[in-house]
Order: sequence, then C-alpha cells, then structure tokens
Amino acid sequence: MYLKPNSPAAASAGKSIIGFNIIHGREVEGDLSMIESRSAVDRRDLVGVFPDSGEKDVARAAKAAAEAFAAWSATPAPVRGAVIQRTGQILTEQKERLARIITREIGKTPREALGEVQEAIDTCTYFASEGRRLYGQTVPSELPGKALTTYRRPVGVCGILAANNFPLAVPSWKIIPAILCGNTVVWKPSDDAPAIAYLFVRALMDAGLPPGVVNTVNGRGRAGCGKHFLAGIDKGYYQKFSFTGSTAVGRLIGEACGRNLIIPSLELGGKNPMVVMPDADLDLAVAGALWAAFGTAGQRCTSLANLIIHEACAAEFKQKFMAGVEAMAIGNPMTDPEVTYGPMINARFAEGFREHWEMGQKDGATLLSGGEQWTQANRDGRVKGPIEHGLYMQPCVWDGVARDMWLFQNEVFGPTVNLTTVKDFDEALACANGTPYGLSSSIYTENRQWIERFKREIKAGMASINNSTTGAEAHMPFGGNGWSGNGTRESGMWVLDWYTRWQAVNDDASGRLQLAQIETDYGHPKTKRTDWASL
Ligand code: UN1
Repeated sequence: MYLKPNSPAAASAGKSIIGFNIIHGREVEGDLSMIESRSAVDRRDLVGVFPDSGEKDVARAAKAAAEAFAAWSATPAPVRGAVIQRTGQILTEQKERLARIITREIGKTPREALGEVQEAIDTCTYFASEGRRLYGQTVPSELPGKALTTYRRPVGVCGILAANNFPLAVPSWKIIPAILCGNTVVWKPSDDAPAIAYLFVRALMDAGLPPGVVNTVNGRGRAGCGKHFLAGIDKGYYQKFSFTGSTAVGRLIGEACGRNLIIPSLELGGKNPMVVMPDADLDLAVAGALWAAFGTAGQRCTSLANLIIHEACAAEFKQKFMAGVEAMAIGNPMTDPEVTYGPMINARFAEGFREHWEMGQKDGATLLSGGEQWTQANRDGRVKGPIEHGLYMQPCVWDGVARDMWLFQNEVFGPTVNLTTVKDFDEALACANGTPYGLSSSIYTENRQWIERFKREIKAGMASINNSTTGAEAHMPFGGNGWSGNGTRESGMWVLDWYTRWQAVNDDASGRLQLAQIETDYGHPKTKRTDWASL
C-alpha cells in the first residue's frame, strides 16, 4: 500500500491511497489507465487512485480464483472460519479509520459509516462460528446397512458485484459466506468506493487468507471493466454470481446466468412503503419516517419511498413530519458529523434526483418541500459546513401522490418521500402492495389484528413493526420479492443455500447390491386379519 499527499485544499481529509487490483495475493496494476476515487463530500479530496481494468485483468483474476479453489475448498471449514474471525478483529481494531474512508468516498455520515463497518464485523462474527457448523444431515435409509448423509459442497468461483451505497457491508454479506463455504471470489468493487474495497481485501490478507481466494478487478462500470466482468458469466468464469444493484442490471445478469445454468443472487431495487395508522405513537412514526426517508440521503435500497397515512391522523402527522424536515441538519459530514445526511454519492444519482423532480411536477403532485440542489445562494440555517464541492440536495416531500403516478411507482435514490392519504387499513395495505417491488416495509400501529394482517399480507421480503424500513440486522434473511430480487436471500443461515450445493451420499455397507424402491421391505403382512368389507 502506498500513500501520497492529498491536494493542498483537501490535506486535512487525509492522504490519497495508491491502490491496486489484488490478484493471487499480489497487488497488480490494470491493463488500462487509472480511475480516481474522489470524495463525494468534497471533490477536491482524492481518496485514492486505482487501476482501470480491462478484459485481460478480469481473465487473470478469474484464473487465479479457479486455481485457488482446490486448496481452499479442501481447507477445513473451522480453519476458514478462523480467517474470518481474524478479519473481524482487524475491522474492529480499525473501525474508525475504515469508517472515515467510507465517509470520504461516499459521503455517509460518521455515525452511519461506523454502523456500516459494524455490519461487516457482525457478518464476520456470525460466519466465523458457522465454520464450526456448516451442518449436513444424517438421513435414515429405507435399506438395511446403508447410511445416508448430506454435505454442503462449495460451488466454485463466485463473481461479486455490489452497489456503491454500502461499499463494505454489502460486499461482506456476499464475500464472507462465499469463502466460509469454501468458494473463491472475483470482486469488482464500485468505482465510487474502491478504497474501502481495497482495505477490506487487505484486512482479509492480513488475517491470513491464502492468495487467490479473493481477487479484485477495479475499474469503470457498465461501459468499461463492468462490461468485461459481466461477460465472464458467458465465458464460464463463475459458477455463482451475486449482485446488488438496479432491477434493470439484475435482469441482464439473471438472463446471462440462466443460459449458463447458474443461480444468481439478485438483490435489486425497492419502493418501500411505510403505513401510519391513527392509533400509532405519532412521534415515533415521525422519527422512523424521517430516518428512513432521509438517512444516507435516501440512497439505501431499504429507504422509505411511499409514506401511507390514514386520513384520521394525516393532518397531525404531516404537521409533525414537516416540522422534522424543517429542523433537520444537512450538509458536510466531515466538518459537521451530526448532520442527518450528506451529499449524493455520484453525479448519476444527482441526475436521477433531478429527473424525479421533473416527473413529480408532471404527475401533478404537491411539492411540500425542497427537491433542488443546495447552493451557497439558497442554503438556509439547516445546512452545515462547506457544500460547494459536492452534490447536496434539499429534502424533498411530495403530497397527494396517487398510486398510478410515476412518483409512486419508480425507485429514486435520493432524499425524497411521497405522502399518500388513505381511508382505512385495507386501502393502506393495497397501496403498500401497489408497486412491482417488495423489499422492505413498515407499519406503525398498536393494533394486533392490523399487525398480524400486515405481516401476512405485505408482499415485501422484510416487514418492520413500529420501526423504520431501513436497518435490517446482519443475521436476518435480507432480500425482496417481485422486482426487488429473485427470491434468494443474504445473511444468516439462509445465505448458505446460495453458496453451497447439497450433495447426497449413499454409503452401503451391506456387501450386496440393494435396490431402493424395488427391494425395500416395507413389511407388508401376507394375511389380512380384519374383514374390512364386512363393516
Ligand atoms: C442496501 O441499501 O443495499 O437494512 C443495504 C439496511 C442496511 C442494509 C441496506 N442494514 O438498511
């Protein structure tokens, strides 16, 4: 690892990292030029420079992963778990430093960045001990002298591609279980956050991960390295592919994997609803809604999009919610760490936010607040610190949003939320289920029947009762339905099914050819004692 001084204007942010691809445990340059990781907080801050990789780099990384598979998959799972345990220790020791890199690269507040590192630590903690389980089963045989057992076998080389908004936690959800199960990995980190990816792989290597088990290829997205990385599916580089990102890209990956008979894990978009019923603790609901809508500047796949409010509490809720929006501190998370949210991660997200604003106007929804970029000219007392070198957006609230509007149906990565007023629980539930997505969801109420019905009838993969749509714990099944994914899940024991294949073993000690089904002696009696027909 090499460091160089940052530009003078950003010297206080820290040094710049000169980073590499990591292939077969070696730090290597790419075939193309370099990409820059510039801070979302302040574009003058150069967090690092990394290789821009091409087709050959992807091929090299895939070869390294394929070669490392035999030895790694033969390493006992508790030993693999010990590497993961040590990785978790390193992340714990370096938590503040790593969180600061996350804040610099993608603009997440220090509090959230620390939470993100913790999520990766939690993942290591869980899977370190899974190395001592990774259970198979013993199954009774229908034939004597024969033992049936099942084993989880690793799949092979896993291609990993994840979004920029959780550049450490979400890749850790994939990479850590993948390697625990005995697989090897080729990872293309987000070009918005290559530095945290590089440091994560260095932590894995410092923890004793053998060369070639996790390899990285850095570079641009769809137009560059990303294209070559995905082309590897049809070239047979991967036996497993795991992706977190947009529904559109997820479909392309699903198609490529389908024709190659690979089951991808696809964690895709969301349009997450929150229902507020009149019996709810309204202050609690307001706090949950503000956090879910505006935390991470709305750039989580679990962010709140459609806030569905019962008409009996709509006026009071809106008044409290808008007071919260007016009181929210926004701005530079490096100089003012207590802000609720910081900048947009990249220009593409900022552009999407601007487009959504135009669509909202076309829809005829009522704009209650915001939606533009904060500038030196329009900043008010809510805005903290220097914002002129990043893309900072006003919190945006739309009222009167109907189910058929563009705003209600389309995912927007940005600080914006739709308010929809409904007459009763049934309409609220229909609205909550009224998009093609189904990732996370939430309801605020004390009513047992409504809670029970919401849990059962909501189409989302994740449901929160009296809590926000974000903040899933690291050992629960994470994933969605409909356009939010293909039914695979990440985290906890559930993810193991996607990084292993079940092997069924028949071990016959009888010394003769026993034929299942054909020879099985079910002990049918030869004579009938009861004359059933006489009843
Ligand atoms: C994501 O936005 O892709 O539940 C992941 C949450 C976080 C993970 C979000 N634990 O909000």
